[in-house]
Amino acid sequence: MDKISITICGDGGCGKSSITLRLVHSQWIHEYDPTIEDSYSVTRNVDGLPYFLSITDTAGQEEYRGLWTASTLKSDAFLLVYDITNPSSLETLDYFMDMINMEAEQRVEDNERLRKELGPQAARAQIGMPPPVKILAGNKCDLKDDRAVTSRDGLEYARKHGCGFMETSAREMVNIEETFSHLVRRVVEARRVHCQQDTPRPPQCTEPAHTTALPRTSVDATVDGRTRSRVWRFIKRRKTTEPYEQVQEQNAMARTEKQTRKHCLCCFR
Ligand SMILES: Nc1nc2c(ncn2[C@@H]2O[C@H](COP(=O)(O)OP(=O)(O)OP(=O)(O)O)[C@@H](O)[C@H]2O)c(=O)[nH]1
Ligand SMILES: [Mg+2]
Repeated sequence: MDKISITICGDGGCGKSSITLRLVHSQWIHEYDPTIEDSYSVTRNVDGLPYFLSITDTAGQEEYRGLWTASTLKSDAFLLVYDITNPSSLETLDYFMDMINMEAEQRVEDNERLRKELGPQAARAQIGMPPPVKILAGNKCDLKDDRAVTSRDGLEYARKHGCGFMETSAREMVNIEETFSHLVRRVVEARRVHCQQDTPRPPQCTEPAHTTALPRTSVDATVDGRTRSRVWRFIKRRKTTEPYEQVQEQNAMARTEKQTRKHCLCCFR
């Protein structure tokens, strides 16, 4: 069974433990008990395959925030949570994002060094780690009257930082399973792309082979090769000369608004 490590991070009180407990124990706890660090494991089937999820629920309170262990930073994926009723919880994510982006750069460097060290053998081995997957979750979306961060702002933030995006409610159990399934698919895809990078490509291959394996149901704000190629096809079809970024934004926003109208609980899939 494939193992996937996930770190959940974000400001104190945004609902990280509540999301985790919903997923792991189907449990809802109304009281707020700040976390220092807790670990959980759970198995889930995604697209017919079982995965062992090893989850680290981290501290959001400022005094404990820096206490991440090295293994926490080596996670396959990060779920970055904010509270839609508290705009500063979205700003707090900059701190975690910087840390994760530094880790991503470190992985690129480590992979490059390993590739050099292994020389020709590198072509036959899977080397190092793929970049960490990042998913942004706007939690407490059940508190509609207290909403202070719009879905559009959440999506914008996700897009800017190369994350997938969901709005969740641990209390009402909205998009909890979906968020983790989305995360698993993104990790599987990242591993696949990472493997392909280590394998010499056939000369006729001009477009990334992974474009067809896109999870059709997700709105990915990420600007990786996969999304790009989909948008480029869109541009070609419309025979438009609008810049790539502009078309991508229009495309994502149109879908977001359509989904928002359809489901008041804002599931961007
Ligand atoms: N209405 C509503 N309340 C929520 C939701 N998720 C969490 N809460 C409440 O928000 C408070 C904080 O939730 P926690 O899950 O403990 O927050 P946390 O992010 O783990 O906080 P730290 O461990 O300090 O980082 C609790 O009182 C929860 O009941 C949600 O989806 N909707
Ligand atoms: Mg907690």
